[in-house]
Amino acid sequence: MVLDTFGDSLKKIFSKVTGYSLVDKEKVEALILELQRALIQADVDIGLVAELSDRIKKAVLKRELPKGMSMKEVLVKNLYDELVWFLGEKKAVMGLKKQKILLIGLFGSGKTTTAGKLSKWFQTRGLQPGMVACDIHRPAAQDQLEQIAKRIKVPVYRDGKKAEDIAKKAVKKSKENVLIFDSAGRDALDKVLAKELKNLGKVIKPDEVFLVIPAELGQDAGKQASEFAKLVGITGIIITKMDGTAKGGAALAACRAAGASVMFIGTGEKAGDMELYDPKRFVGRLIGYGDLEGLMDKAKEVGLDEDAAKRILEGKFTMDEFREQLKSLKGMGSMSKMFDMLPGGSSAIKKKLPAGFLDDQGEKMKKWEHAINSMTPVEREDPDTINSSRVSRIAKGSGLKLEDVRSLMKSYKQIKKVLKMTKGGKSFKRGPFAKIAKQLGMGV
Ligand SMILES: Nc1nc2c(ncn2[C@@H]2O[C@H](COP(=O)(O)OP(=O)(O)OP(=O)(O)O)[C@@H](O)[C@H]2O)c(=O)[nH]1
Ligand SMILES: [Mg+2]
Repeated sequence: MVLDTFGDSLKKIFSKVTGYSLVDKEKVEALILELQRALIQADVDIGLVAELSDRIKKAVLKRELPKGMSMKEVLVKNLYDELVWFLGEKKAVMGLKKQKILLIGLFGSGKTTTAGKLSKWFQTRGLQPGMVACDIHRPAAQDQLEQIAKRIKVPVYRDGKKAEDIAKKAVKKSKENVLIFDSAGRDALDKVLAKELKNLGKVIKPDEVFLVIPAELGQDAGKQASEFAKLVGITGIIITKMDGTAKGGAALAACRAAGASVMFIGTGEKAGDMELYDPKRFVGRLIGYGDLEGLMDKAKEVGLDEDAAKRILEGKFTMDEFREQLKSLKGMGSMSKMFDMLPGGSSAIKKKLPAGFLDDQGEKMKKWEHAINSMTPVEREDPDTINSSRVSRIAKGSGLKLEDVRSLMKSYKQIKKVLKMTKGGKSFKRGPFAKIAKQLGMGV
């Protein structure tokens, strides 16, 4: 998933603690050293690493243990609490109201893509977004925005020659309740850009000014956030491209330290690949506790009701339901992202799936849908009845190769097995961290 190597180191640290029969000062110190190494490797600023280490040490090595908790439990709880604090502390809140949002940032940070993602985010929450193409510097910028807008069926305003004129006309003409303004990037924040953005701000009078920063900037994200805050004024940060780097944690920590609040994180190129930032959930996923709440939110976004989502996660589904899910999952982004939210994290689950299962989703899923369409109702209800002669009949009926149908059968069985094993987090409820998770209020 996002930040795989960083997450893997943190998972190792947490699972090490479960293995301890006794925790003493030496063990705590060794563990903190390990955490420091992981953080520095992930490009976290050294001063911040020292600060976090101190906080953990102070919290864990306090003289008195809270009632009913062992040192081990205190250690896990504090590691988790302090990581949440470190990566942002508070959950972002985005009002679902009439508003104007200006997106700013340097070249290629993801502003235009994010304008589309934000539109979709508001759209799935019942608002009517419109986008305003204020990037007049790059020749193809307005067309890029139009293309994105077409896919999600959102209007684009681009009348005018100067960015301010375009913005002014859009504010006057639009009837949508959320207006998202895309602006031009630069390779550095200089006086010219600052002045241009300020002028644009005067015309728009935005409710929110979000600075878009790519995660690969790591600790430098903090510097950029401070500079923009000082010269232009911002109300929040959107960190993009969390899917492509192990430095996202460093960027989040640096923004928190700079006093800027991260509102959204972008995890891919598609319009649905963005989520409101919640450090608790984020840390939960990083350390492999899963994010069932996030999963349910995603399911709702694609119109899956909670019961259906739960049944799927518990591995209880017929071929008919599997087909429905294949359709919905296309909307949920890749299945791989869904697995990131399950307890145990993605790597454990992915290892148990047939090779290549998560690649090339679109094509394969279309084939599988055809194959399921060629099954009889009895076969769909009880796929165990599908023997090899039925496999060849289904292949013929759907015009697919035998191996396509076999791969469907294998994947169906395998995914059912894997999901039954994780039971949508239920296995975790009984696992070694159950008590701690309850104390943490992690809702699994
Ligand atoms: N993997 C990944 N790619 C992203 C994400 N957000 C944006 N991108 C990609 O990053 C590239 C740049 O994105 P744009 O949205 O054009 O960036 P911009 O800030 O508008 O760029 P300029 O207008 O040139 O300043 C595009 O190829 C996007 O598809 C993300 O969250 N994950
Ligand atoms: Mg752009």
